[in-house]
Amino acid sequence: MSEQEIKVPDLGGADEVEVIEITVSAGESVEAEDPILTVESDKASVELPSPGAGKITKITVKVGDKVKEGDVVGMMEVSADGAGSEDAGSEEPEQKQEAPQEAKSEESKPAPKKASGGSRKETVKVPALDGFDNVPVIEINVAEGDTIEADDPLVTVESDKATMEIPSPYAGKVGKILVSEGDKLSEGNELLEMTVQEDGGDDEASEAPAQQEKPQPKSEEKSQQASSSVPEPQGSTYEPPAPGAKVHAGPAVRKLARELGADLARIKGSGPKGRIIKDDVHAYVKSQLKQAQQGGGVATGSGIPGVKLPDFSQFGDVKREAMSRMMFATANNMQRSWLNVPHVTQFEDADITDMEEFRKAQKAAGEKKGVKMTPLPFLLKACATALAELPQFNVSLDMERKEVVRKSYIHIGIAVDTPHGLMVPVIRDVDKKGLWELAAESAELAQKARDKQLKPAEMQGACFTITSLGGIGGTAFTPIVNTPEVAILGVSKAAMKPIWDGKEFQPRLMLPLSLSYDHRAVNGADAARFTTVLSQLLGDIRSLLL
Ligand code: CAO
Repeated sequence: MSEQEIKVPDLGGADEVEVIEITVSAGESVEAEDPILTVESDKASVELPSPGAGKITKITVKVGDKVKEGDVVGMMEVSADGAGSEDAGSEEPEQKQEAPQEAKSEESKPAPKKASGGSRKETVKVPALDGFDNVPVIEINVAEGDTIEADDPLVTVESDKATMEIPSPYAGKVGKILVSEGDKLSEGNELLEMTVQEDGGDDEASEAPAQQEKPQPKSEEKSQQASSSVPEPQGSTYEPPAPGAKVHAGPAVRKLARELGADLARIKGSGPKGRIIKDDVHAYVKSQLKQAQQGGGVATGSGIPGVKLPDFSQFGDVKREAMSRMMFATANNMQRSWLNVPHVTQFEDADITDMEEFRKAQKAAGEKKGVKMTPLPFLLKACATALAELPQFNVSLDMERKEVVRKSYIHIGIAVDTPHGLMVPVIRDVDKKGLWELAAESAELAQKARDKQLKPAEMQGACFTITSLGGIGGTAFTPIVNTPEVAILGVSKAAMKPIWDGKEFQPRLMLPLSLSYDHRAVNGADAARFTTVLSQLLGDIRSLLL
């Protein structure tokens, strides 16, 4: 045993860094490379590893202290066979893989480095990802040495809603690729290095790009990967991060959270500046387990036995094929909604005889405008009016925080049947738009959905969904609520029916409506009110103007 100082190693260019977590205490035995403490610069969190195996005798710094390369942070007794050596303390600190994720996103734009011969080096970073964070790389579209044009796709990332390509902001030659497939990317992460040709040597060319193109969802031709676009998965496919959350946690804490399957965004940090420490992760996991045991947590459907499959081949020939990503995501969303939401469906028939007469009278006008007026815009308008009248339908439930989220906007999703599966584009501010505008927008979004051209933002933010099978057939159905919305309107095929007017039966065109709702948020009386309002509005469309 010999006593040895534990020194701050080379910090990779950082000058002074702050101690943000001390991972060991005096008397503790450690192995070589075990983290002693975590320091943080304005760019990265780094764990300082133990220079050898042995016993910590003293830690001479505390959380909040500023240290620099060569400073002594503690002492340890190194075992004779330990890996400790005099210069071990100056080894490169272990910068775990996950650290750069956080670090890079906070990094400032690097100054372009000039290379010789009319070219310069650039480091390409991930642009804004339309609200997404931590999206995995599923494909790297370029190789080192490739010559590419500006806007050529560099990598493809995929969230649970969409596949996006990140385009190159420059024309030039691809240098070192800094990410691998499976890496999770957020805005600001470094992607790759490029040698960019200086064209004409004007200053503009040597500036960082004014604005890197936003990543585009992949078109069908470009990708065999089904871009997954399914009923609005907010809240049901992912848990919303805690309000205002930017996660602050060191690499060891991130690793622990990953191992335990804990979402750091949902954990309140008790360290300095709200930093999440290991104890916070343990406490969170413990509380979640306790809640689940007591049945007090958010229902997840866990504990329900899975469906056991027989050997189908004993009954005849079978062929197995992989589910597309979209099918898998849709299946998961449906199951999650079905298991989490106590569903009830309210039925109603709306008399649309007059509405249809009016709609058909618009045919010539529609041809002039190049827009087809179907029943859908009337349904959108009627639902927007009903949502405004009965705002308890325009909410989401946050069961974890025991809060009702009330929305003061009216965005409505429309379920679109496409060859690659169900997609739900969203029409924004339906209450502020006219019938023609809604007809044009719904047709355009439905076409984009069929062409797999919807952008992630075009599938987000719905308060309510309409799923119309009226063009196909059926008398009624029970749609599944598109969580975290609390209601969905199913529309079946209108049919002529004999309706008693008090004196005699009249032939009237009746539209079957099926309103499924989340019975936690909406009570039965309100559901009956909602369908009654809809039926009145559709029965006399003049009232849509009021
Ligand atoms: N009753 C009778 N006819 C109807 C109708 C109804 N409820 N709704 C539409 N129609 C008619 C239209 O008027 C049109 O007829 P004409 O050509 O004679 O005018 C025809 O059916 C086709 O309409 P459409 O489907 O092109 O247009 P739309 O605006 O009604 O619907 C859209 C658009 C995107 C909702 C639809 O194309 C679609 O994809 N529907 C399926 C949605 C789905 O799969 N939902 C299931 C989700 S749950 O698994």
